[in-house]
Amino acid sequence: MKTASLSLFGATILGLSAPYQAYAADEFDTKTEKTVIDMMRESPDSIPLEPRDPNRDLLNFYVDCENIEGREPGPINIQSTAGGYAQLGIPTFFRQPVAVCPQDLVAGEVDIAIMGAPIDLGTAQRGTSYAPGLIRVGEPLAFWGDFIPNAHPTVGDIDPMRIFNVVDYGDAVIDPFSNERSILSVHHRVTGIVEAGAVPFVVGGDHSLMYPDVVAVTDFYGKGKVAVVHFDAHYDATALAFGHYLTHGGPVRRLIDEGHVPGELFWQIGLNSAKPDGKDLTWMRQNNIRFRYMHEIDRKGWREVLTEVLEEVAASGIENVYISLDTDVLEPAFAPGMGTPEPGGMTIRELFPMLRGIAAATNVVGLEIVEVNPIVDTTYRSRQVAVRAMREMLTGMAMRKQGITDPFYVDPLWGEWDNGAQ
Ligand SMILES: [Mn+2]
Repeated sequence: MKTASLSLFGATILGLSAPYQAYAADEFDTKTEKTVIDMMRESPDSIPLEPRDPNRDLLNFYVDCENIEGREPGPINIQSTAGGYAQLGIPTFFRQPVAVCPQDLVAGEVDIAIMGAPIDLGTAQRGTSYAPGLIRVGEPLAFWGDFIPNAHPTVGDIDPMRIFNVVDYGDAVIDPFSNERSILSVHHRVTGIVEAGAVPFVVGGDHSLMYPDVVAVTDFYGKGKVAVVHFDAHYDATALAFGHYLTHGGPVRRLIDEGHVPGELFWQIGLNSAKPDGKDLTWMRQNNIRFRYMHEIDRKGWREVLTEVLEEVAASGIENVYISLDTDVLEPAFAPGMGTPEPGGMTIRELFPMLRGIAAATNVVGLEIVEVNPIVDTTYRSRQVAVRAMREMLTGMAMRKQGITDPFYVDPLWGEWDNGAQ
């Protein structure tokens, strides 16, 4: 096969090429022996794919990382200025440098690789595939680069972008016509991050991503060796949907049924929807899923719920934690651009400190933010909230790196005015 480079505009991308092959309609004979409809009668669950199409393999679309020519491996700063306000610069996650290949992650000693996974065929409400791109431009007020340091309004001068090596690891290649065909590609991309020694932070996309994301992490750390703290209005453990094992409503079921994460290592916070029903809840209790409905958070308050969850995680003996944030856990008044919004959800002032506290108090080995659907929000606030939620989790991880593991930590200087801090 001819190796074509991604040189549509006369420039290869960062000196690398992808083995995909471009061709025009008249270059490919697509006549089949049997008609497609006959093939579907024989195999009604799938529309057949052309076996001779070299571009059937999504992995061919990743740039070739085996033969890096023209540059040393490592993160690449693609900005033309040293820093600025958020509206300045080429959109990357938090304006961080770009990494293309696992070799870049290793060479750059990258701590956290943020990657997009723009899939939305796992949900009946399309649009979450636009979140990675729009989250990259979703933070209107923070500063980046060396321009002005960012402080956090509670924990003070802790800026995760200065404490960690954080990169934008681009997007997973997806087939926009098939969720089934995209999952392995996402798993491949996340696996590359984990094996390079970095923490993956996946920006979805819909929640079916949780399956390839978490499996990539448990493949590395071992089945039953990672606890999942899962913020969601929904329990996401539906057995099947029209025969589909994997939709945005079912990744938890797959992870538990297949033993990647046993039910007793699942903490679900913020449930608030018409499902689960009584039978589902019976199944959840039988599987020891630790769930917290919104009514429990209302009664106890977020501080007590967070304390309980952290005590339970510690008692499990599992050190490694994966955070799955489905932003529909939030009350849609704060973030209406969601895959499946549920009125009556959590407030931002409950969610943010819980995210930060969990990330500070546990060893986070993977994160995801899913179900943001910015194109159904006529304002920018859904993605603004999403970016801030990401920042809270990264801030918690940075606190821990600085030796601060108290989930309720307040920097004395940022504390109440009469607390004696000078
Ligand atoms: Mn979900």
